[in-house]
Formats: sequence, C-alpha cells, structure tokens
Amino acid sequence: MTVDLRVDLSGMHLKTPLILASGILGLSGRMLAEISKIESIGAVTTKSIGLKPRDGYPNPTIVVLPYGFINSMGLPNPGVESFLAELDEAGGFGSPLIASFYGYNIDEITEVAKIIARHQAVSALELNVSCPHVSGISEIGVKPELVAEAVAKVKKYVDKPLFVKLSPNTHLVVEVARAAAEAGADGVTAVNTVKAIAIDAELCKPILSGVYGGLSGPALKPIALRCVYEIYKEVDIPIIGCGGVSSYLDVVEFMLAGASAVALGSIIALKGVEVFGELARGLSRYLERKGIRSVREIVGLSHR
Ligand code: RRO
Repeated sequence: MTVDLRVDLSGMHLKTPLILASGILGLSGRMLAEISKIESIGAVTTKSIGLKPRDGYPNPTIVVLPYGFINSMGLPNPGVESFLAELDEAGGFGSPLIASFYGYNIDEITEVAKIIARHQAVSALELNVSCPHVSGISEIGVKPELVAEAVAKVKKYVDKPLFVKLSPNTHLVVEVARAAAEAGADGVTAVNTVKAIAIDAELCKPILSGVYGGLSGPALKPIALRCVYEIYKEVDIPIIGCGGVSSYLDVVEFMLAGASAVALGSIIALKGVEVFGELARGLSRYLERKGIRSVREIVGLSHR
C-alpha cells in the first residue's frame, strides 16, 4: 500500500508534515533554500527576523543536557532588509518558506510583517511572541489581548497565511490560541521553549551569559504535546506541533493530539537533516501497518 504524506496547511501544500523549526540552521537564506529541497521536508522556517540587526548574547549560549538543550541565543539576526537581500540571492526554494519574525510592540510587528510578506519567496509568516528570555518579546505572547491586537493589525496589511508561535510559559496557552484564531490568524505553532536556567556548581553562578534560556528537546515533548491536545480540543485552528520531536512516533503522537504538521528543532542539532528522511520513512511504515492511506486521517484522532 502506498501512503500519502501530503498535508494542506492553511493554504500551503506540503509534501510531508515535517517542517524545519525556526532557529535551526535557518539564519542564512542560501542554507535554507538548500534544506528546502530535501525530498522529505514539508516546509522550512527562518530564524526570527526583526526590524534591526541584533548580535544576540555572548557565549555561553547553549547548555547540553541528557534530555535536551537550554539555549539563550538572544535573537541574533541580520535585520529584515539584509535578510531579504539574502533571500534574493538564495535561488529557488523546494518547499514553502515560513518567515519567522518579531517586534517589540504592535507597530513594529506590523512593519516587519509588511516588509517580509512582500518577498515572493515567503509563503507564510510566523509571529514569534514567545521567546522566553528576551524581554519585550515574551511579555506579548502571554497576553491574549495583545496577541489578538497584533494579529488583527498584521492581517489588515498582509494576505499571506499568518501563524503565531505560542508560549508554553503560561497557563493561558488555549486562551492565547483562541485570541489569535478570533483575530484572524491562519494557524498556531505550539510551542516555543520553556523558560529555564542552568547553574554551574563550581563557579556558583548561572552558566548562560543571558542567565535564562529556553528548554527544548525530549524534556519539552510532553508539555508541547499537552498544549497541542488542549488547543485542538478548544480552538478551531490548524496547529504546527513543535517541541522535542525526536522519532517518527513523536510525529504520530503530535498529529494524533491535533497537529496538522510537526516542526523539528533540537533533533537536527544531534542528527543532522538526514533525520527528515528517517522520520518520513517511519511515518509511512506506521501508516501502512495501520492500514491508513493518508497522514491527514490521523490528525486529532486521539480525541475520539
Ligand atoms: O534566539 C533565541 O534565543 C530564541 C528564540 Br528567538 C526563541 O524564540 N526561542 C528560543 O528558545 N530561543
């Protein structure tokens, strides 16, 4: 039996439900374009881009744990104008490009969205209001009314699909998703990293230069899965599941919980982009074994 891995995500046609998450290998336009041509990739997401360039935090910016990473990159990015110049030189993309972006207030968010959306290579936008350790950003994503205002304003000017990347650092994740949906968002990405800290017992001080960081990888997975499950149950909006996906079974679980597609992050740092092929093959075998023809049939199936 041949199985169908294609999914439709808010108007985008994806060859598979597997997406490159924001912040992973996504800083250079040329690199993203190369990755987008990998056969088993459904879409690629850029690093979050702001109005002005940002250096990010000095090292150390990553702590490696047995169950994931804590990162505190601090939003390094070249700024929107330089990034668009990179996209001009990147050549064609083999799968849809989702541009992640941020701003420190609603006017700035709208300004960046307008500029990014004009680029023909950009298929959709993902508003990052949930970086857990950059002040001015994380505060927006935990307030449903601010997220609604930002989405409504961006949608006034931008007609490409708009996703909102949600924060797990709140008990309001469903309310924020609902606010985004009611304001006109085309989808949500659930979720960003969990605010975390690591302390050096010898030096008796925090390890990361930015002190706080975001926990990703296997430790995040059950939390992200719970967020996807709750949002699917309460809000009628397409969901990109994100958080600690490491195996094809994780992909299956996120889709059963309600995700239409799944973004991969930390696992790529460990296994490289070959992991997309490995997961797509595992997903196909799972569907064959279950006698399910299309991956679309398993979305939300655990809610029956
Ligand atoms: O750049 C970062 O430090 C970062 C961002 Br923008 C984000 O959204 N989530 C994260 O874990 N790190």
